[in-house]
Amino acid sequence: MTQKKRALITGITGQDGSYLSEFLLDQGYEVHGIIRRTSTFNTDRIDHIYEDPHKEGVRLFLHYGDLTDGTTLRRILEEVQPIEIYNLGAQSHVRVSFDSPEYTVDAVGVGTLRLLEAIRDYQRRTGIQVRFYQAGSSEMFGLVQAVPQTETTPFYPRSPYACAKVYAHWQTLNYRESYDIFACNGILFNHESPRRGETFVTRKITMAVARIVAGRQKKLYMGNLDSKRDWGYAKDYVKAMWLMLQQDKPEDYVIATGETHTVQEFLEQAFGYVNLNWEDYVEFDERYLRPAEVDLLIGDSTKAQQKLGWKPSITFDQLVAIMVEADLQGLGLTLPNGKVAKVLKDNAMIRQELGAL
Ligand code: NDP
Ligand code: GDR
Repeated sequence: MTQKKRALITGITGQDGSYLSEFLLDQGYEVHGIIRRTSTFNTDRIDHIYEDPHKEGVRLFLHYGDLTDGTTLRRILEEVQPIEIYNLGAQSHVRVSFDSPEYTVDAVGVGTLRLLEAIRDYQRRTGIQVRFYQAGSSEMFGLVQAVPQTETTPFYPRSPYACAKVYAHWQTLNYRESYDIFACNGILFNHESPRRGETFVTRKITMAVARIVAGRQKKLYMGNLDSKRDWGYAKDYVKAMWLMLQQDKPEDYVIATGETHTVQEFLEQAFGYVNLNWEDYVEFDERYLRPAEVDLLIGDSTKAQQKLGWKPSITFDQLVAIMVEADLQGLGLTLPNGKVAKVLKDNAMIRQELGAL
């Protein structure tokens, strides 16, 4: 019997969950997402694709659940009967994981185990072969062992978050080998977009740039500017997740651009985009330092390029431009002719033209 193309996503309200949902809907899937109950709505990133479930032909459905609640995960699996499961749910902020280590490990590490256990039983009971994607992270490489990092570079995690991701990585691999589950680990390097959470460094910077241009912010407080990251574009990266699950064999893949930049370079590029000098605005605040830092990430995605036919489509400069422009537009800083602030030479002129002051 052929199964309906039905996918289940944990973390559907996050950056990646929203892009992956769009991508899967475009591919003809029925998409089910797990959301957490919150006192205010947290579905901003998927509101544009959500439809009243009472309507005919709706293909996006949301279910309340949590990775810390195994009973509910099992029930949702039984109800939805997915053929693909993407485990993107996580307390995903590295700095915050030092403040809330127990919760982070519960959701990220044990949460993955709960899901794998649910899949193991579900698969055995129904005979439905599930394909499982685990959202692994370049943070697992941590303290530099070798660069560029590949699928075989040893892990040396440097935060509660990264330790939990390493645990989830090995559990995923073990369930693949022990129970014949089609389970893949993606080892994704940092990927960003206009939908990136506002407390991650790239979005924090691009939002500050827009707010400074609009005259709504004067200073930007930052932590370590020397760390180097391999930053890609989130839309490219969710496609790689799907590609992994379409192969004949389940394997693990590094997804990265192969280019690295310091946080300072991101600042230079983002402020430079609106002809500002970042040094005039940025100040140091030790609050944003981590007890242990990951200094250098640069990934080698040769395996994904060869086996999945995947490659990044957006360069570092383009990524910064996309994000700055989106945040400028978000504040209404768009010219009447539809052009964004980029075309203007002078910041004062931007403010004057846009009436932002
Ligand atoms: P986000 O932080 O944007 O989204 C995380 C999602 O997980 C949100 O939907 C959040 O829900 C949900 N979530 C948080 N805690 C729980 C929980 N206890 N149970 C169920 N769901 C929960 O992350 P991204 O979209 O950026 O990343 C997606 C995944 O990929 C994460 O696992 C992340 O760790 C991993 N990753 C991300 C990279 C990146 O550069 N973006 C790189 C490598 C890995 P809510 O909206 O309610 O908070
Ligand atoms: P990261 O992303 O820790 O790499 O994890 P983040 O953007 O938080 O930090 C990147 C680097 O910037 C430095 N930094 C600051 N970071 C933040 N958030 N705020 C600041 O003010 C600041 N100043 C300097 C950090 O020290 C760090 O070196 C992201 C998350 O999405 C993870 O979930 C994911 O697994 C990894 O990327 C790959």
